[in-house]
Order: sequence, then structure tokens, then C-alpha cells
Amino acid sequence: MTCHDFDRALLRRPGRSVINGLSASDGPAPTYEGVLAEHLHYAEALGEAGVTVEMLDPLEDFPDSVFVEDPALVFTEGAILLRPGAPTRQAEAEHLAPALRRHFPLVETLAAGHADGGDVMVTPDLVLIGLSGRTDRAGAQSLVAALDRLGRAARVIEPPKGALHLKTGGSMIDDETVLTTPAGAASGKFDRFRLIVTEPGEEGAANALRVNGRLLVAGQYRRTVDRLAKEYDVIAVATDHISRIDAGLSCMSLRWKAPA
Ligand code: CIR
Repeated sequence: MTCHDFDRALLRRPGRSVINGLSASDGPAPTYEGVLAEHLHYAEALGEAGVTVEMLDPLEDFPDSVFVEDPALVFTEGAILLRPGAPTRQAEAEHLAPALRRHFPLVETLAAGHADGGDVMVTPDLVLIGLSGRTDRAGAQSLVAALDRLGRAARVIEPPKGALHLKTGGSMIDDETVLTTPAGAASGKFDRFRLIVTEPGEEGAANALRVNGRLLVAGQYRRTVDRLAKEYDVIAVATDHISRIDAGLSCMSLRWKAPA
């Protein structure tokens, strides 16, 4: 089964409050205009890659709600509403529920614990769930059970330390290949895949997004973009502003293939 064929995506426009999104660093905050421009470019890139985008209205009370990947997980077979690990993000799931119910007849929920979609890596035969500061063991195990109800096999892994989410440090960019950081490669966690390592100082590029035949890569990481462009049909999308609130390219959409 290939895991990069999509024809639909759900996005949420950033609110002005996005400048107060969670960040582990004390560097400069993004500007609202900067995030908005990056989000628009991202939505256009998804369209260019063959996906129909639905844009939800901003939620000003939830600065991180533009990162719709974290409160849910979606597949052709159905959706799973998650329970994000950050206290300020937990209610994002209930705000996403009406849109998911419109698209998916089957919406599963987590029985216990916390899990963020950023910790979920879908591979052709297995869904990998990384434990993190956001995804605890109870949440990961509840997610394994919910995935099983959708007919998907899953495994819980201890990802390389130091990253916000599993996919901060690695992305499946085709059915055999993971793009990862030097730390991700050294961890051995992705050893069953072919690895491409981000160029020195460009760890932020590891959160890339494969959509159909195209590969969205954070444009400010020029050397990694050039390396990938030798092999993939790359669309460079800047993430200078959203990366200031610890985000990359996978987190701004939920993607799936509608049933035939
Ligand atoms: C957060 O800390 O939750 C947001 N500022 C960034 C979330 C990024 N999500 C993702 O990569 N899946």
C-alpha cells in the first residue's frame, strides 16, 4: 500500500493569535502576516500536487490550531480524534470534530492518554507512533487500538530524543525512504528504511511532506532542497515564520484519499 496518494486536505487558516503559538525557544515570534503568507503558499502547493483543499475558519482562542495535524489522524477508512498533549491544545480536537464528521462516516476517539498527530508516521505496512513530551504511553496504546479498529497495524517506538514530535526528526518521502536528521540516522530508529540525511545545520528540513508525485520541502534549507531535487519533484515552501513556533510542513494539513 502506498502512503502518499491523497486527493483531499483539511486546513485551518491561522488566526492573529498564531504569534502566541507554543515554542520551545525564546527566539523571535513569527508575524501574523508572515505565517499567513506561508500558509497560503502551502495551500497552493498542495493544490499543485493534486489535492483539493478545504479551509476552515481561524480559531482565535487557540493559537496553535493552524496545526490541524496534531488533534486528528485521517485515512480513507475513517478518522481518529486525538487528545493533544499540550494543555492549551486539547480542545482543538472538539473544534475539528464537525469537519471530520462531514467527511468520515467513522470517527474513532482515544480511550485514554494523550497523542499528537505529529508523532504519527504512516509507512506502507505499519503506523509508527513515537512517544514524546506530547504523546504518552497510554495515548499511544489507545491509538494502537483505534488504528486496529480501522484495520491498520501500528507500533509504538521511542524516537530520537530532543525533538518535539517523531516527524520533527523524520519524514517518509517515498515508500522506502525516510528523510532524517544526523541524530535521527544515528538513533537507528529508521534503519529498516533507506535514509537521506539533511545537510549540516539544516535539521529543520527533516519535516518534509510527500504528496502524490511532489515533495514539499522547507525552502530556506537550500542545500537539502538541492540534494532532494536531484531525485524528487520538489516544491520549496518557506517555513521561516512557522518554524519559530516549532512547526514544519506536515503539521498544517490533514490529508487523505477519498473512497472510490
Ligand atoms: C506546538 O508546539 O504544538 C506548535 N507550536 C507546533 C506544532 C507542530 N506540529 C507538528 O509538527 N505536527
